[in-house]
Amino acid sequence: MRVDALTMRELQMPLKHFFETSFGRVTHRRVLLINADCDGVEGWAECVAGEGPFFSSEWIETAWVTIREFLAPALLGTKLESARDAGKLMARVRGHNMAKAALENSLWDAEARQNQQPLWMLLSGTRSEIASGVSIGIQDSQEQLLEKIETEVRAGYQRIKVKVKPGWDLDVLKKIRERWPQITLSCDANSAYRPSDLEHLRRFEQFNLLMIEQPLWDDDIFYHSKLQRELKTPICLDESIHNSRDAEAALELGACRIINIKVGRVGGFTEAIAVHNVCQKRGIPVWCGGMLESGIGRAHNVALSTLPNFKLPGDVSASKRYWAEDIIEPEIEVGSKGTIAVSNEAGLGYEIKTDLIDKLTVRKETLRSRAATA
Ligand code: OSB
Ligand code: MG
Repeated sequence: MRVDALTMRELQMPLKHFFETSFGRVTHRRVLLINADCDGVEGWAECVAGEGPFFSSEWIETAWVTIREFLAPALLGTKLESARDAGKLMARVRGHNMAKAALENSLWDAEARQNQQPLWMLLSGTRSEIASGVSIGIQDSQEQLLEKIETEVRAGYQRIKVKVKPGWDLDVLKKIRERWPQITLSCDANSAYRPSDLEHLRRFEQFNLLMIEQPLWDDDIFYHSKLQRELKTPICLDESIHNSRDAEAALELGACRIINIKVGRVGGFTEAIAVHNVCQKRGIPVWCGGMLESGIGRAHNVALSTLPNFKLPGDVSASKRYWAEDIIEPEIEVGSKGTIAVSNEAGLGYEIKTDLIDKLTVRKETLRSRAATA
């Protein structure tokens, strides 16, 4: 397929409720969408970079500029055998995985549409439904958190994950376990602790957590391996894993027993599949992480989660948890058993609400190959 044009758009989307992690609170998402035109067939994807350089050094402004100046020019006008090969063309640019993923994934969607095939099949997925969990942010009060958990447990979600940080951890987990001794529960620290917190982290063990996600520095593997040796609770790495080599290193060192795969963090579906395969070979289960995506990123996450080693419920939950109105139709829904049915429509599997997207768009720029413009 030939990459004829790439359109970037920024949408301003208010969250229904703020989302707070150990690194801060967001109330609105600045959603960066890519729309690719390949031989007259379009493909859509979302750049999951945040509003500031807090989850990772990438954020929406670096993604926008890096796509415009370097990544889109590397793709435009080229003829690709498959979207699988897009990463090689962008490899000269170091880092900027979320920007790269948005471009690559738009080509995967276009390729699936060209084949008139669901994206999940193109990715070699094997499931017709995926297991869904929720991630619940830090709240203004413990009562508010318990109320939110009550809602999600009733909705049928298969795993509840809560955000933790020093001062919002042991007491909160204790209250949750007192009220729900049996639920599958995990926590995510987003790098809020240090190796010197070992004795404090040992006290998490009493709560029978499925995992502790990313307790230490975002760029660390080694100290997580020391910590994992001291804890019975599995560590799950999120921020630390940028590619399949990181996954190999983490597993070789024993730094975690579970890996969270975010397609944006690893630079696109090709690398996400590589991380999945490394883990599968070593018997390490993975799950699909979320970045407060709109329906487009969410649909891509559903497709990725159909791969066989996605053995744990992901942070892929219903559209209505985040948005008053999502930009895809139908919206992503979760059944009473906590599963999402996978669409059999071509491409990412949902209608794109272009009118709503136009209404939410605050800036837009179309990039074409020099040859096409000349
Ligand atoms: O660490 O998993 C994370 C949201 C923004 C940034 C980082 C993370 C998260 C979540 C939300 O936990 C998951 C979701 O999209 O529901
Ligand atoms: Mg995380």
